[in-house]
This record gives sequence, structure tokens and C-alpha cells, in this order.
Amino acid sequence: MNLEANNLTTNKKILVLGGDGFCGWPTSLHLSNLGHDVVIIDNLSRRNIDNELEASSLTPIQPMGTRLSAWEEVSGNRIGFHNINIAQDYELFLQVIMDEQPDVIVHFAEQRSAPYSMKSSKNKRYTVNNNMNATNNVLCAMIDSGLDIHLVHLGTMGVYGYGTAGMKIPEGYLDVEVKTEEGERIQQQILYPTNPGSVYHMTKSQDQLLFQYYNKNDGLRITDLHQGIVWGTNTKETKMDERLINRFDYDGDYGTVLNRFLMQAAVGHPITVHGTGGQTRAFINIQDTVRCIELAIENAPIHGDKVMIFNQMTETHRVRDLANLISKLTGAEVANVDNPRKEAAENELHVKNDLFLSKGLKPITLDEGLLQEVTKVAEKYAHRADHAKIPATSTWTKEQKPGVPEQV
Ligand code: NAD
Ligand code: USQ
Repeated sequence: MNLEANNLTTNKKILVLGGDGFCGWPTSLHLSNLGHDVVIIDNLSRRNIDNELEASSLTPIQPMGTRLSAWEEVSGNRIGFHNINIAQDYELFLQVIMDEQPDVIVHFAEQRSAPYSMKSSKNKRYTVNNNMNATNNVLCAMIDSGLDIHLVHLGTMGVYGYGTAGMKIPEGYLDVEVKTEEGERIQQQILYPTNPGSVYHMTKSQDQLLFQYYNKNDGLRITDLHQGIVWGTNTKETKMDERLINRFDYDGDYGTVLNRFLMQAAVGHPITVHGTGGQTRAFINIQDTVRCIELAIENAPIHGDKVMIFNQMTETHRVRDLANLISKLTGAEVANVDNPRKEAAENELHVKNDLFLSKGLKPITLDEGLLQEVTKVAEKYAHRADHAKIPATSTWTKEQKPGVPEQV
């Protein structure tokens, strides 16, 4: 793999698409703190979905204007902001790219909840339209701009599926041997076959094909980060001022498993383990997420490289083990609830993450950060929790009469 060693210390102009979100906001601050010139593009759709679901972040996130002026006050650095729907407003988006002349685009701007994507056909269509058009527009705009931009995209571990028959999931590519008709054996690398578990995860599988195609056809430089479930809330930068606080989703659609369990323990709600809790998943702390983006930017592919794929995860855990760990730490009760999803009840998961470790990532483990997260965040804001929003109600399969559209 070729790396641009000479770009390690250069400050860059970086567009962060989806920079108001859970991963995008702390990443924007982190990159700005490193001295990069950061501009956020976000259509605030995530905040609108909170309104639609009548749910909100456990932490009191501030409006974008307050966030940006607080950051300038605290750090002396300005972050720019454009409210653009990158899936729909192509001309506006392209114009911003031409005006800003970015070296790097970090792309977080997709609908990222699996349960939300499975709620109804309206949600499935929204997720596919939004995510596929967003990614395709980013790639087209990179070509139309004529600029040499490095794209860093946030993908998901979920593109692989979670069952690997004991082998370690490689970083994106699988070595295979094929036998020609003449009996000759040929080695080649293929994209690891995808096996998505929701419409949301399927859009990330499709993103991979878009990347492979535009990389081959147009020589675009692309890094795709296959990220595990992010846990934690704040980073070094978001802790600098209460107005910079990061989002903490706990509701049945957007709350991810470990943060939900931490919140449930803090508010005295039984920990909601789906089924037997035998699902094994990959995890990463939010502080490591922002560090990984930094490393991905520093280690850009050069022209001629194929799409660079990193597994952005640091640990794997079984859901029931996480529930038991939090129960032991806090005394919370564990409840086994019916699983609303269609997924394997039990699975093993082994994942390679050598690339980030070789670039200097020093992972934060659950043992170090968990209790602090319960007391410093979940307990502090427990009074803001709406208990009615905790149950996961989005089911993967519906009792639906043929030809009758689902009620939205
Ligand atoms: P999020 O929903 O908090 O943030 C996404 C942001 O993108 C939101 O602010 C939203 O308003 C914006 N956005 C969505 N569609 C847009 C559009 N068409 N135009 C402009 N802005 C748009 O999600 P997140 O948790 O920060 O996740 C960010 C990315 O990381 C996603 O692509 C997700 O798939 C990936 N990821 C997240 C996790 C996780 O655990 N949170 C794990 C693995 C991968
Ligand atoms: N689960 C429970 N109880 C809960 C919530 C979830 O047992 O209260 C279980 C689920 O059934 C599932 C597992 O925990 O088996 C993970 O669920 P999740 O909601 O934490 O994660 P997921 O739906 O996969 O999605 C999240 C992010 C998504 C990202 C993905 C990374 O929302 O954006 O892509 O994690 S990964 O899982 O590695 O594919």
C-alpha cells in the first residue's frame, strides 16, 4: 500500500459532510484543533428526525450557530457551515466545493439507523434515496470539480455480515483462488462478499460498489472506513465547553446498544437484551473514531491505489456480556426482550484491525472508559430521559396483506 508520507504534517482544507452528527461534530472539532481548516456541510436532517420521532439527545446539544461560536470562543478557530442537502442540492453542493477547494472530504452524511430504515416502506425508500444519492453526488462532484480530493467515507462493519465461520474478517478484500477452464489456479483479491442485515446496512454495501467503480473509472482516491458500533459521548474537544457537548442517542431507533445499556442503567430501566443476547458485534469509542479519521487523512492513498479499506473497530463483545458487565457495575436488572430484528441469535465475530494499529492507534477499551461514561454523562443527564422512547418498536418483518401498503 502506498502512502503519501509527505502529507503527514500539512494543514488541509477539509469538508465534513454530516458534521452536525454524533460522529461528525467531534470529528470536525478534532480536525480543527489539529490546525486543519474545517467546513461543515449538513442539512440538519438528523435534528428533524428527532422532531419526527419526538425523541431527543440525552445530552443538551446546542443549535449549530451556538456550537460554532462557542468553538471559536474556546479555540480561536473558525469552522464554516453550509446547510445543504447533498442528496438533492447537487449544484449548490458542487458550488461549495468549487469555492472551498477542499483537499479532503469526510463523508458522514447518511441516514444511519438500521431500525429507522426498517420502520416502513417510506423509511426504506428515504434511506435508500438519501444514502445512495448522497454518496453518488459526492463522487460526481469530486469529478466535476476537477480537484484532486481525497474522500474518507464512514462505512460499517455490518457490510460483512457478522458470521465468518471462524476466520478473521480481513480489511475489505478477500484473497481467493479461482480455477480456469484449463485447470490453471489464479489468485485474486475480491471485495469481501457483503451480507447486510438491514436496508440501512444495504446502502453501505452499495456505497462500496460506487467507490470501486469511480476509483476504477475516474481514478478517485478513496478511503472507506468499516466502522463498528460507536460508544461513549464526549471527546477531548467536546469537553472543552458545555455548549460543545456531543449528541447521546438512547431511543429505540437511534440509540446504539452500549450507550442504550449505559443510559438504561443510569435511569433505572431494565437493560433491554434482544433475545438471548448472543449477537457478537464490533465496538469503538468515539475518541478513537476521531483519531482514526485523523489517521485516515494522514495516510491517504495515492493515484493508482485501489479503494483503501480499514476496519475501524477495537474490540468485539457479545451483547449479553455487555449487559452483564453493566449490571455488575451498576446493579441494573437485565431483561431479555423479544428481538424485533431478523438476525442470527448467536454468532462469533473475529476481525482484523491491523491497519489502524500499525498507523499508531492506541485503543481505548471498555474497562477504562465505561464507568466514567455512566457517571459523567448518563447519570448527569438522566433527568432528561423520556422512558416512553426507550423500547425498540421497529420490527424487521411485518404482518402485511399482499398489495396493501403499510401505514406510515
Ligand atoms: P448521525 O445521524 O448522528 O449524523 C449524520 C449527519 O448527516 C446528521 O447530522 C445529518 O443531519 C446529516 N445528513 C444526513 N443526510 C444528509 C444529507 N442528505 N445532506 C446533508 N447532511 C445529511 O450519524 P452518526 O452516528 O454520526 O454516523 C455518521 C456516519 O458514520 C454514518 O454514515 C454512519 O453510517 C457511520 N457509522 C456510525 C456508527 C455509529 O455507531 N454511530 C457506527 C458505524 C458507522
Ligand atoms: N440490541 C439489543 N438491545 C438494544 C439495542 C440493540 O440487544 O436495546 C442488539 C441488536 O439486536 C443488535 C446489536 O445489539 O444485535 C447492535 O445493535 P445497534 O443498534 O447497536 O447497532 P446497529 O443496528 O448495527 O447499528 C449501529 C449504527 C450504525 C452502524 C453499526 C455498526 O447505528 O450506523 O453502521 O452500528 S455495525 O453494527 O458494526 O454494523
